[in-house]
Amino acid sequence: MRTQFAAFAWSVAGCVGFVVACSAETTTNVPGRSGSSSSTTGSGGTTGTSSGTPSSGIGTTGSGTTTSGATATGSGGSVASTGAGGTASSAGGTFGVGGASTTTGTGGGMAAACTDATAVAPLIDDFEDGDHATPLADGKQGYWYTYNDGTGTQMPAPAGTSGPPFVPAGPGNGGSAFAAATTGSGFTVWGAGLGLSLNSSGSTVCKVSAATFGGVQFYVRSNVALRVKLMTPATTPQPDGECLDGGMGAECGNGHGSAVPNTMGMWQLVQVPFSAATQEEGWGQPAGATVDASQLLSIQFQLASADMSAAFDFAIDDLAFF
Ligand SMILES: [Ca+2]
Ligand SMILES: [Ca+2]
Repeated sequence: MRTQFAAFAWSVAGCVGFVVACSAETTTNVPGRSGSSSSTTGSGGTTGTSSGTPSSGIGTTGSGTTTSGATATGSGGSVASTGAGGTASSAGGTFGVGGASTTTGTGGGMAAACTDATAVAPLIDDFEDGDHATPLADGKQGYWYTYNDGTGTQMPAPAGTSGPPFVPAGPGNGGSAFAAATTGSGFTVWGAGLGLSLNSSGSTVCKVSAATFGGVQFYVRSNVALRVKLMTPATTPQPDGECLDGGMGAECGNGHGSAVPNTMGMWQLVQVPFSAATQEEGWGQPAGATVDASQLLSIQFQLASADMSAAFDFAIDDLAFF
């Protein structure tokens, strides 16, 4: 049964909002990002509260000071989410400029909307900063996460409601220090994967246009076959996307993409031209012959159907538009 659902995460912590068949979105409490290297002590804001509706978190932005004397805004922390159905939202503050911003862990975060962006720089992430966020560029920032169908084991585990954000691991491609890596086994419904939102803030996910580029490329090291999916509103469930699950044969989540080969544990470059990114046949809502590269929401690397239940060990590095 192809109830594979678009694993879509929209949060700082990599909230995995697609649990099996989209029927149970996970409420996520999003840890804030810490500021970069600390030289002075800043203080976090207050812990926010969520009334149970998305983006209703109320918190204050943490603050810190820099060694250069300029005031820097620290990154906020998580918004506590209580109540059924509540979705934590945390945008956090912005990093300080001109000095080391400092925050302490649990400042509150205001929900803040992202805005649609246009990709200018080719590089999406090489992981060398060692964190789960993609670099700030082109006015956008995204976040990495793991996701699965809930039946097996995966490391790092999806952040869920309280877990830590995804952390890159080493070594990476070409002698680099870090890549996004995940291992696991025992999945029986549709498997597991690794993905990133391209442009999100708190629980808000916005689009990125990469229409001026020809496609997506990355290095992959894997012991199983994978599939890369370029998710757009047409294939992403509401509220982040526009897809409404239509049941058997009309599911959301069949993102345009391409098969990724088992590289037998070696790093290998894969290029996916947008013109060659197509949906899988036999399931899911049709969403156009090829991907609409002007409306990208996320990119996902998922176990191929044939290897859904395999013991897997794969990593992605140097993800970029080309
Ligand atoms: Ca990063
Ligand atoms: Ca790397």
